[in-house]
Amino acid sequence: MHSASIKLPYFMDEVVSNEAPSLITIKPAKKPTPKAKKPPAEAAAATAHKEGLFSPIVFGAKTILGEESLNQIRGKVIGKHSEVISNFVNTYDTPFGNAVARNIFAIMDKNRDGVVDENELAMSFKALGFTWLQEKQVSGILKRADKDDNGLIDYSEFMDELPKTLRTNLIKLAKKNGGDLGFLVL
Ligand SMILES: [Ca+2]
Ligand SMILES: [Ca+2]
Repeated sequence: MHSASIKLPYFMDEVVSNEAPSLITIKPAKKPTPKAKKPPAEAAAATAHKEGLFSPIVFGAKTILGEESLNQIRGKVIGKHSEVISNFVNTYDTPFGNAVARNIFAIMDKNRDGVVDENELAMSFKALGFTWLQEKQVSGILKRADKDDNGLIDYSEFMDELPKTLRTNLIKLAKKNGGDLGFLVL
């Protein structure tokens, strides 16, 4: 029977091969190689990394903000590194802006008790050069931020309210100092 079945093939082959194709076609069904679609994902990641554009700026901001003195920030606002602040102004609601705001909070909290009181707030605004903010306005800002009404701005209250305030006043500061606004995207 074996020999017979071996001989038959010649004829059967065609039958088999007629059926086989469909099987074969299914088998090889080469896994769709959508690997070509990975690059886009990587490209997107690369694009995200491009915000590493900010990396040097973050570094710069850290350097500046680490300097303990808000006077220096003011100097930089007006000076060469205004782009650091303009980036904060434009990105205050992004991780970058938040990182800057966190540093600002740490600097404002002079006695390091984890909250900013009205005096610390007033001194900070003064140091930043927000000379137009009178006592009344400072306490208004504090009240607006002080959601739990304890007279102090804690970190989360600060992050909810102060970046906006800083943004507004930094823009005002920039305008005041020569309309050097090319770098501000409003
Ligand atoms: Ca404090
Ligand atoms: Ca509070």
